[in-house]
Amino acid sequence: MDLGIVGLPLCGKTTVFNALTHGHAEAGGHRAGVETHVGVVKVPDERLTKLAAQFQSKKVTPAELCYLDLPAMGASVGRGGGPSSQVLSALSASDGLLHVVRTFQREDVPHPQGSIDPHRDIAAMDVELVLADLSIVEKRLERVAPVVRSAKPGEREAGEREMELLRRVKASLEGETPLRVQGLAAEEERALRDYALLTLKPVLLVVNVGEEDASRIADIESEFAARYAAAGTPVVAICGQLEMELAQLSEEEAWEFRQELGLTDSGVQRLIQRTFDLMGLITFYTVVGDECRAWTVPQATPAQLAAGKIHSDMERGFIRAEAIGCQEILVCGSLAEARKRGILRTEGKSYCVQDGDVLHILFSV
Ligand SMILES: Nc1nc2c(ncn2[C@@H]2O[C@H](COP(=O)(O)OP(=O)(O)OP(=O)(O)O)[C@@H](O)[C@H]2O)c(=O)[nH]1
Ligand SMILES: [Mg+2]
Repeated sequence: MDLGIVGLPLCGKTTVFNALTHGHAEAGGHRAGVETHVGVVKVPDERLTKLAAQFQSKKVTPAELCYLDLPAMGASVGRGGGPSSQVLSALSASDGLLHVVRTFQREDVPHPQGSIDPHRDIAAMDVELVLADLSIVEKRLERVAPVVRSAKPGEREAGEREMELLRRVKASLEGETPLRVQGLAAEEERALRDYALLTLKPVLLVVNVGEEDASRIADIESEFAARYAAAGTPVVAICGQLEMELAQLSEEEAWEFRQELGLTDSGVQRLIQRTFDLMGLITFYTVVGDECRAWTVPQATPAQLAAGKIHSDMERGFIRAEAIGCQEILVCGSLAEARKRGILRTEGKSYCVQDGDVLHILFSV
């Protein structure tokens, strides 16, 4: 699962990326504006820790999310406007976007527009993404039109339907409406999937708050959430700079530091949790040999597909899954005991895996 971090210049993208990945990518401006940083984040997971302790697992493998820190987008970048093709292709390949917006004040980091105005910046960034999509849609229309004109009757209908959809999408983009709020039908979204349009991707707004506002972070988050609820955009507010510094400390030190600052939780953990919510992800677990492992899949994933996440052979030769909720197995102590008590469920290939399931896949190839 790849998440692209986007935003206007100097809004704190690299800082947020470092906070998430415990990384040391150079903040303070992308050199030459072309560097992309890729970081894999191991998802903190209390249930996995408890399961591993219960099963005395030697190897504990958390679920992972991949974040990409990209050069800034926006005409103010000074590269003739619009994102580079490198940024565009990285964004197209992303499953979702984190849109970082700046509210922190710092005189030594002047805002390219000369003032701090997050709502102006959010609108400007939305326009950038809309323009990128408009260019994709216009190119596609140019390519499809002559093919449809010269197609035989009977073969023409599908092309005409595609053109009608593209024209409608184009009109919406020209009105600066992101496609995710256009209310497209599921089959229309499916038809557009191959174009990897940016404004169809789920977006999480990440409000990057200054240290001086650390104790007001919950209120700031609520204010933004209320304002962007109508657009269906979820929001998370974090102190990027503080979280980056905290990510370099031990857990105990970070906890003490947070309390001194009036922060009631880890902004990074909240950000990761919101990424899960944004992408509609759930976690299931396997305990095999001495390894206890967490896996992420989209909600409503059938057991056979989930098994394929572990190994393609398991998907191909899927027979059935034994399943039990994480809390239940913690009470029982082992799969064998759960089986004895008759609470280990037997599920078929179309069973929708539930968040927190511990699965044992039976397969034959
Ligand atoms: N005080 C404060 N400074 C921040 C915060 N976030 C970022 N900065 C500073 O702002 C500057 C830019 O931060 P970056 O993380 O490099 O921003 P960016 O969006 O990656 O910048 P580009 O990649 O050049 O567009 C750096 O000097 C950071 O230290 C914050 O939450 N508080
Ligand atoms: Mg950067």
